[in-house]
Amino acid sequence: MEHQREAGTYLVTGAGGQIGAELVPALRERYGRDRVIATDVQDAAGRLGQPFEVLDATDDAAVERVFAGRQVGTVYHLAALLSVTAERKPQAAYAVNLGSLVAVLEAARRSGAATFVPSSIAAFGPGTPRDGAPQDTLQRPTTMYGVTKVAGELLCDYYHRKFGLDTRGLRYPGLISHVAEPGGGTTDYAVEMFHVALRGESYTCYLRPDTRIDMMYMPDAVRAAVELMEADADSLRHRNAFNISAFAVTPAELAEEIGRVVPGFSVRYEVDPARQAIADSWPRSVDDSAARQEWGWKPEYDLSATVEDMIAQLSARVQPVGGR
Ligand code: VAH
Repeated sequence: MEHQREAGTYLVTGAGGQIGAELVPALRERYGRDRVIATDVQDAAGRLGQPFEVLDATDDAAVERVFAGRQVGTVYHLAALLSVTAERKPQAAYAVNLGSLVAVLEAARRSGAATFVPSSIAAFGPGTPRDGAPQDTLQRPTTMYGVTKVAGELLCDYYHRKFGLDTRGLRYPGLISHVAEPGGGTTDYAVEMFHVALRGESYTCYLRPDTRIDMMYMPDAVRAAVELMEADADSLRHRNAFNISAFAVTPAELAEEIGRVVPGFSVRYEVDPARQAIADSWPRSVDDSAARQEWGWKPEYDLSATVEDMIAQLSARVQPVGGR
């Protein structure tokens, strides 16, 4: 399988989303553009560049065709509906998140492709220790997104044990990125704040100011996925999925840190009970010692480094309303 992965191509599903927008360029930089095929259910070729294919990851025949046609050696399966969308459309979220996962796992089983599937801190529920949630602990999420993430973790471990498939995953925290707008996530506020602040406007936050959630800057999240997939398989005691963390932050703390760089930035709070309930069901932080011990995980961006780079990157693109 190792040889197959080195010789094969890299397939990314859901590449047009928040993670894919930065993972695809990073993979092309590392392995060569022509070896990294970006796919998405919508045509994102303009944003992601070639090679690109439109692919509905829930269509198992189409997934099989792409795997066979492209000699896939490694797949990063990102296609999914996030927590807020999943609560609004739970049946669709089940169909997309798990239907696409089974289609990809089956194609990967037949081709021997190594398989990366992101999980989330949403895979934990109210019964999980809320601070420093352990790697191995109770997982009874109360959201459909969380249900699909736990089921996904169990399916990936099953395909490894039963079929010898090289499946690996990460329980991502909230992700902050300047490249792609997030969509449908409970943690989207952490990206929206930057755009609103740079437009010179005041932000209305839908979570309570003291809602603490683990977050990570996207460059760290992308590097973690690549480092995990390149790790020596013999060093992995866990596979699906590793807790990883960078910093835990509240909306009030994030607003204060942004305000240090964008003077006058202000936030008011209008709590959305539905999104607050999702956030309150998650741990406030996780213990990522297993990832550090088994494959050398170490974040490079803390809160202030994240804010500094986000502002630097976005300032060139986001102008105050009415010009400077
Ligand atoms: C969401 N960004 O908000 C995702 C993530 C931990 C949060 O899974 O749904």
